[in-house]
Amino acid sequence: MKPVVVSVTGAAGNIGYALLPRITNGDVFGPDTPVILKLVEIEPALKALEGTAMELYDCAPPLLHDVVCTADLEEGFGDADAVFLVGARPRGPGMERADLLRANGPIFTGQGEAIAKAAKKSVKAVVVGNPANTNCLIAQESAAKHGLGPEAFTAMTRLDHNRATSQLAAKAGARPGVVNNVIIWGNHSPTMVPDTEHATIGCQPAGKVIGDDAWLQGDFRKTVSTRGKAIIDARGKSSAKSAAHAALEHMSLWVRGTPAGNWTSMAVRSDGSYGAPEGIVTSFPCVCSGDGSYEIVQGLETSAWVKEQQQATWDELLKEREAVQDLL
Ligand code: NAX
Repeated sequence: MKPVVVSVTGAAGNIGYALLPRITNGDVFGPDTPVILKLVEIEPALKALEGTAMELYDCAPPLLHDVVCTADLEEGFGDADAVFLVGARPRGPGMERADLLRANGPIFTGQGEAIAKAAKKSVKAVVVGNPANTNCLIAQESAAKHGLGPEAFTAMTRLDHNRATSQLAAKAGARPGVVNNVIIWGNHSPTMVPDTEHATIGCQPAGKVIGDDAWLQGDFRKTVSTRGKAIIDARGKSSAKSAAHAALEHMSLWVRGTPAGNWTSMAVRSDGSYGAPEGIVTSFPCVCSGDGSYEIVQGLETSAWVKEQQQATWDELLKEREAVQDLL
């Protein structure tokens, strides 16, 4: 079978370390598809990247066709079928979210352009690096100037979706595998809205099984939306295994399709569905057809409480867009 080309930026980092062996294990394109990995890093991290690639070789991954390590964007995205945009500057001491946006925005201008110029026209790129939604918007705008449409770029909220699924399961004393159709609306930030109003636990409505609206609107929401910080406080490092796992699921569902009757949460370009402002990148419930396309699930009823929370997270995304207007 012809190998697929998968590019990963920030490949020498925390998440990259957990992500690469699973890509070469077939977790995105399946167990029969060979993979050419193109690993993109900034110059100072190329030595560390070499070490990461050496370790990967030492796993003797049966699907690994070739590895390219580079700081050159067009080489790194050349002919790519799938791209994981993980690399970004971490938030330093005293940095506000707006400072992070200003620091990371230009990275995504360059990467959006290079992907449009060098990757396959059918490329799928998931933005993981934070602030993921607005970085994704920047990449979309930049790529559009070079002929690649915004549907090629989505941002990851699958980790938040998984966190919500697991918290519900734990509260119900059930396995995460029997929980379906939670929704994350909005931004990958503490304003995100984990919505359980359409979720099921073992085919029963989640709200009925849990029977505690105060918990769903209070502790549940807080735990999900601040989980990243709780992991850092406990582990001394940010989420890596769970972030890599979510990125793989996001891409695999996009490439191979969501199961019948199920959706996933993906941050995509808003078309105004559910009253979200058009032209921001915000998380919606989405279904993927398996031919590379996705659609926002339509027609779901939302309560007044969800609507109020949605407005707050969309307002934050509008402010983020305003802060990077000069890059769009
Ligand atoms: P690390 O700091 O361990 O690794 C980041 C890597 O990116 C480094 O190796 C660095 O050299 C590289 N890098 C920086 N600028 C680059 C550029 N312009 N081109 C290519 N590579 C570049 O961070 P890690 O823990 O791997 O996290 C990566 C990103 O994921 C961060 O922005 C983080 O905030 C974000 N996350 C997003 C999540 C989400 O749900 N959307 C959750 C997990 C994670 O926190």
